[in-house]
Amino acid sequence: MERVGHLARAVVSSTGRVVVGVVTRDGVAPLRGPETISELLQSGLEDIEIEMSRLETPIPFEALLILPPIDGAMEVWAAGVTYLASREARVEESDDREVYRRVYDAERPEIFFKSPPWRVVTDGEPIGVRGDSENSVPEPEVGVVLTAGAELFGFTIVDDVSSRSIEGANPLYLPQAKIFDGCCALGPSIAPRWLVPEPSSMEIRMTIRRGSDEVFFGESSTGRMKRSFEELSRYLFLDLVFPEGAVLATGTSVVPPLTTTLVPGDTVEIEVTGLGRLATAVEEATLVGDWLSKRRMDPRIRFSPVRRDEAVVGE
Ligand code: DO4
Ligand code: MG
Repeated sequence: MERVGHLARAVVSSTGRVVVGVVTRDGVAPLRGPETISELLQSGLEDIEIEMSRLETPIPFEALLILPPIDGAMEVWAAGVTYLASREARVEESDDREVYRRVYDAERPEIFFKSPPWRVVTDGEPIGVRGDSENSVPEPEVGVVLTAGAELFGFTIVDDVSSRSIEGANPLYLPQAKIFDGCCALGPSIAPRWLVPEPSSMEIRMTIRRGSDEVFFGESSTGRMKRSFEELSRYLFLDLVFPEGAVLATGTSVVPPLTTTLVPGDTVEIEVTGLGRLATAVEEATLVGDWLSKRRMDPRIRFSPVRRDEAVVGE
């Protein structure tokens, strides 16, 4: 299995116990030491590798629901315009073209806040589209997972779901274009760096489907990135502490044409070599938000929308 040796987070369906462990052929083997990813990321790389070898007996996959591999006081941040394809897409969607051209060439990269852990979704869960966005897209990216000491521990898939129309109207709307319910999906596990021999040539593929139609397919490689993972991570940690670690999405280079927008009912599948697969269904952001609020209380609650237009009023 492709993800053997990765770090994953899951909830035991029968008891509600949340475990953090290493993916094996049969299930997830909980760590004997740290009980959360944020606790593990407070250590240095050598100690993390030791903790990931001290394991309990695996819990079978059938007994578990996989959760997003992020918790505690971790944060998701994202870098932008790190690939030529992204720079060209922003120039196409915006009247304020110079800001994108300038940041692509500047020494300081664009970095923005994306999500706290509780808002993050993972494989098999929904992503959201804003009701006030005319053009919404998934952005498949490689995320670096950083320790509290700013060491690069590993990699995961990130979908930086975005509104191109809101950002295109004015770059100052960026937080609204980037942060809303269902805006951030992470892959189902974290590949430790010792399992990723060639981080600078990972293949990234994305397919958007509507019913049985493929409405978009695109692919790229981290080899096309203008900046290095280390450079982006260094900027993130400048005068900003992450006492329990962070995930930094490193930008997209797979951009659907402006004529393609996500609509509820679509599915998005992202694959990255060595990191696995992230498949999500598109829903209205408000429905995803209602579910995320409930899942904070019990991680076993699955997404099952009650659409507002289906609600029975005044019995
Ligand atoms: O400037 C907007 C953000 C671009 C972005 O998210 C990306 O390049 O991935
Ligand atoms: Mg992005």
